[in-house]
Formats: sequence, structure tokens, C-alpha cells
Amino acid sequence: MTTLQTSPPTLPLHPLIHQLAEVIVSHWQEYLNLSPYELPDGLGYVEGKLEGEKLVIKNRCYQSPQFRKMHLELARLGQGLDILHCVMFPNPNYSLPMFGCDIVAGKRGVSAAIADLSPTNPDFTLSDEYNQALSQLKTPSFSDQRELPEWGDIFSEYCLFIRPDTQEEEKLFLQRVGDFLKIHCSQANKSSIVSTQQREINLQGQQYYCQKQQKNDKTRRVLEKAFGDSWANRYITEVLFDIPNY
Ligand code: 18B
Repeated sequence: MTTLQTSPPTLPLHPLIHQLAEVIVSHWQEYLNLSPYELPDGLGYVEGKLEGEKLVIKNRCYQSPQFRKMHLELARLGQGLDILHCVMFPNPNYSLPMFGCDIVAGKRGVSAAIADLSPTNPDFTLSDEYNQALSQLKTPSFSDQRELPEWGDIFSEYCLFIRPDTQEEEKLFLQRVGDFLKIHCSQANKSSIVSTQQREINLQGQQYYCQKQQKNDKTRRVLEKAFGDSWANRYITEVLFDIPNY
């Protein structure tokens, strides 16, 4: 196995991935009070190559008072598979859902574009404030809606999981994620610190979310092929979906 940590080049990825990364970071910068978040052991930039194609991973990570960790990851496998991964982990002192999104683009275009604000409370509902704001958005219709996997019970009724068919649909997807982020950041800025009892409930909700995301075999397989089973497992459990226990 080779894992190198050198200075990151700009990855030439599918345009929708660059566009979404820009939407995400610009919302974070506009609405939140960001400071850097250090990933374990310099895992900011990683290259791996075990069987066949090289996997290059580039991470950006921040935190803010309301968010324990905001992680944006761009990855390229060989010449054929580009990935954007993003999760905003709330500070458990605030009762907030998890924002998550994933784009997977292959040689024939984007096969999966997913975005959600996922509940973290025991009855899997978003708060009235979120429901009200989200239900007021114009709901675009996409021609190819994909079915969520079995572990996908963590996602809300607003979850988008599509294969965008046209550039117009890609644009609608970007807009919708921008809408989610605007709602999320403004709700977060309005939210107040909860009791220690509620904090525990929030933590359990995040733990459940991460346990389910860790069951995504498609993510695991890509990482195992490039880095081996134990590295992949560590990356999934410590970087992508680390379960906070503080
Ligand atoms: N994910 N994705 O992030 N995944 O990380 N992803 C795939 O067309 C990676 C998240 C999600 O149908 C696929 O089928 C890798 C977050 C769902 O069984 C591949 C990384 C969310 C599916 C990858 C990564 C999320 C999915 C198959 C680390 C949501 C469908 C693509 C860089 C908030 C699963 C396809 C299914 C699919 C790979 C969701 C290859 C390596 C945050 C629901």
C-alpha cells in the first residue's frame, strides 16, 4: 500500500462536483463562523493504490460553534470515478439535523446525487421550524429518482436521491442543496444550547446516523480496493463517519 501525504493538487473533477463544492463552501463562509478542524494524522490529502487504479482524496474540514465538524471531501478513482462527500456534524449541545450529500460521477455522467437534512431525534422527525421552511421550497421533479438502500431509514422525507438526466436537472439539484444549506445555517444560528439530557439524545441520534452510513458497502468497496480493508475501516469510522462520544 502507498499512502502519501503531499501538497494537494487541484483535482480535475466532474463539473457538477466543483459546482457543488463551491455552493457548499460559499454557504459555510457566508453564514457560519468558521475555524479550521484538524483531521487525524494529516489525513487531509491521501493517495492510495492497491489493486489497479489510484484513489486520490482531498479533504477540507472546518468547525463552528454550532457544528462539531464540517467535512467536504473530493475524491478521484483512476480516470473514471469522481466523488464528492460532505457531512455537517452538529455540536450535540444544539438540536440540529445532519446535513449530508454525496455525488458519484462515472464516465457516463453522474450516477448518484444525494442530499438530505437527516433527523437525529428518536422519532426521526425534523423540528417544526425545519419542516415549515423545507415544505415552503418549490419541489422540483427529477426524471430518474433512485431508491434508497436498506440502511437508508436515516434519511428524511425531503431526501433527494437522483440520477440527474440533463444539465437543467443538475442545476436544480445545486439549487436545492443551496436551499437546504441556507435553511440549515440560519436555523443553526437561531438555535440555543440544550440540556445535558437532550444533548445525550442528540449524541445517540448522531451515533445511529453514523452506524447506518458505515453500512454503505459501495463506499467501503472503493476505499478497500485502494487502501486495504483495515485502512478503509479506519477511514470510514474515524474520518467519514466518526461517532462522537464526548
Ligand atoms: N457512494 N461515496 O462519500 N454517502 O457519504 N451514497 C455510492 O451510482 C463513495 C455519503 C449514498 O444504492 C456509490 O450507485 C466514496 C453521504 C447513498 O446502495 C459509490 C466516498 C451520503 C448511496 C459511493 C463517498 C451518502 C451512495 C454508488 C468517500 C448521504 C446509494 C454510486 C469519498 C447523505 C447506495 C451509484 C446504494 C452511493 C462511493 C449516500 C461508488 C468512496 C454523506 C444513499
